[in-house]
Amino acid sequence: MKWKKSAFGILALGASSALVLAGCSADAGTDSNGDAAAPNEDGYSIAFVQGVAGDEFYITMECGIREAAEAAGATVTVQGPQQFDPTLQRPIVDAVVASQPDALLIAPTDVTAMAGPIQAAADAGIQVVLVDTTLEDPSMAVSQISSDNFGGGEAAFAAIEAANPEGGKVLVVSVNPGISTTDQRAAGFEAAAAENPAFESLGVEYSENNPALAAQIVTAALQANPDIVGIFAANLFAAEGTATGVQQAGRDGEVTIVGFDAGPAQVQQLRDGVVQALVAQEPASIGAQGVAQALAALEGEPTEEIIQTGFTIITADNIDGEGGEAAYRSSC
Ligand code: T6T
Repeated sequence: MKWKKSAFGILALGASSALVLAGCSADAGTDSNGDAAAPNEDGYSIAFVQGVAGDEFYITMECGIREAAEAAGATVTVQGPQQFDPTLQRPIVDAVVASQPDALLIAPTDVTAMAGPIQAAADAGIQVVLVDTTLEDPSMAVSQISSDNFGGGEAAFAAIEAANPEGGKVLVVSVNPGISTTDQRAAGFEAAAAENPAFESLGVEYSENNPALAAQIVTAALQANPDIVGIFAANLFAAEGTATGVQQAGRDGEVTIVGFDAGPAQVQQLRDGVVQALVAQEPASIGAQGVAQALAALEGEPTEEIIQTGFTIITADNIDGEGGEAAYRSSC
């Protein structure tokens, strides 16, 4: 099933998560010391700051960024904190600002805590594009590009509802409060659940981007509420841990699990029948469109304030076709 929300914006770089990409990790460019509005002889310099390093969602986004930048003759640096944590992301942004790239593509780890350092980047003349997550006040950014996160949460509930037509208790395992994407996913799920009186939501629990904590949350929840029929895990690490927790409780196949994202381990859990559906985003497209927006801003061309990308629901029925193509990469 392919859910496509309207995708506006400059698509000159023709990004697709299905593109075959080359040379993604070995050729990081150097930062420019030149004027922010004019490329130096190496082209424009783009810094990408991930929400967290080693996350296949951001790795796949990096692939899209590198491919688009290479096509445009721009150089790219990529960095991310070891945890999804604004206290760790902030010094990375400060160092990036000091290195004076032409553009910053960033996934802020908190809607308020990252506002200061990102504003400092904009104040230094760096063109800022928010990719994936956003801020409470994103006015310093030339563009914000992300999935339809609220709609993805609604779709996750629809999948649990379809598998459990008689209703029952449902739980959301999210990351941390204050992350725009996962908060919106949880809100979309809760709003959809509230519309069907056959379902009772047990609310949202936070797993701090830690699969082991997500597993603990889920085993405890299943002990307290053995009649839970479905769990929505709002990102890759919450989903990996949720599946582990359901397995540890010996309830796999009985409790419907719908996870956001589509990392390789998640896809395996789906193939193993532990997870019933995955909401795959289009991270390579988000990254490539981020590059297009940054370059447009640098060239003085119009930019799109908000770009929304689609998602694919992966199930056992489409994993060997369209679903499999939407899965994320662990390297470029
Ligand atoms: O779900 C993605 C991303 O969209 C979210 O903002 C944070 O978590 C992920 O990176 C997956 O781990």
